[in-house]
Amino acid sequence: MNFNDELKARTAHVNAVLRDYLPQEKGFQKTVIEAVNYSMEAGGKRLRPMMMECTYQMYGGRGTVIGPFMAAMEMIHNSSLIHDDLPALDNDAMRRGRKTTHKEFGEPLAIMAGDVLLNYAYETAFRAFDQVLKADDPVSGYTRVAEALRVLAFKSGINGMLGGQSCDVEHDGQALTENQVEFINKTKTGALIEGSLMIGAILAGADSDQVRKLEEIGSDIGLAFQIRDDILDVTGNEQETGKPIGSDVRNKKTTYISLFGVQAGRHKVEQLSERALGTFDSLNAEHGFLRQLLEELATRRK
Ligand code: GRG
Repeated sequence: MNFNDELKARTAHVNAVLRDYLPQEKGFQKTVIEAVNYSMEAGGKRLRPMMMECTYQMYGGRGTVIGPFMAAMEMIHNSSLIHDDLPALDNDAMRRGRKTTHKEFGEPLAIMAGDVLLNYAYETAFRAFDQVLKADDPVSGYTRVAEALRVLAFKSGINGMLGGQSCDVEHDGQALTENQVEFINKTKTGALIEGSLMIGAILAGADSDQVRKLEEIGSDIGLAFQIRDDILDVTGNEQETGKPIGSDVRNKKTTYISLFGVQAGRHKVEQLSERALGTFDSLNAEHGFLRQLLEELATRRK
């Protein structure tokens, strides 16, 4: 199968896994659940769960324990997008080619939907314990799930996505140094990518050295991914990205591109991507699709 066909098949598979874990729209709280599912079902590239499943397979993982973590990671990512689009933050009206959650459901419910989704992510990830109980070796299964939960929480929290985003919004409209911009990019965007690559490997039983290398790859790819996002915010096409161009200028954001320009940004993305692929090749495991996916992200158009 060529790369594009495999990408399509894997995206469809991730969507099917996610559907199994979405909350049911019922009860007095039905509307907020509809808002949650509106965001979760809006499409998106599904890169984080896809990468997670790839590292799981790369280290021989064959079970179903990965499913709750794939769903949880995409839920955390989506909760961050719902909040990121709010009027108090980026104030964006469109995402993934359709109205943002607050435009569709109103601001109070969108705030709640982001919170609900962040919490539901952990409710979902905990369901992995039910899966390992059925397995042959529940003790090592439990240990791996516990470690994966630790990574999920850490990479989402104050030392990861939430910490980076907090620093970002605090400095909106202010000049930042390259180090500050790099911290923000590595945490608000890189941390969930690091976590995704690590969790797949942890659940499959990879050793700590392999997991540490995957974290390094995630850090480089995450930084490159955010710089590419910032390039697309200047040079992208709204039809392809599904969101308005020029959000960073409108919000007076200091980005790698506002500091150094698009050309330097492209160069930096290439350097990071090459280093990540070098680290990938030093792992004693192979995954042709994941390697190509990491390579493609450097030139993505959406
Ligand atoms: C959830 C309580 C709570 C707070 C959220 C707003 C926030 C804190 C974090 C924002 C983090 C953020 C939006 C980082 C940008 C990451 C990024 C480049 C997102 C776009 O990712 P893609 O391109 O999107 O993978 P798709 O639509 O394909 O899923």
